Amino acid sequence: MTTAFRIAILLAAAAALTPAAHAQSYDMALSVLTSRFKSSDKNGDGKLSLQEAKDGGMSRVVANFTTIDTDKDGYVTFAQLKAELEARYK
Ligand SMILES: [Ca+2]
Repeated sequence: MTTAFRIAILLAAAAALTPAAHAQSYDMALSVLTSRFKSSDKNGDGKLSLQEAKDGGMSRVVANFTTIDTDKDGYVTFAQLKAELEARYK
C-alpha cells in the first residue's frame, strides 16, 4: 500500500465523520422516512398502525413499534418517527 493511498483512505474516513456528512445522512434518512410514511399510511389518517407499518415493509418501525409509540396509543405518528430518527442521528 502506497503512502498516498493510505492518506487517501484516512481523508475519506475523516470526511465520513464530519458534521456535514452526518447531517446529509440524516436528511436522506428523513426524506426516505417521509416517503415511506406516506406510502404506508394507507388510510391517510397521519399515523401508522402496527399493521400499516408491517404492510408497508417498515421493519425497523415494526420491531420498535412500542418504543416509537411514546404516548402508547397504538399508533406511531410522523412526529414520533422523526423524534426516533433524530435520537439515532443527533
Ligand atoms: Ca394510518
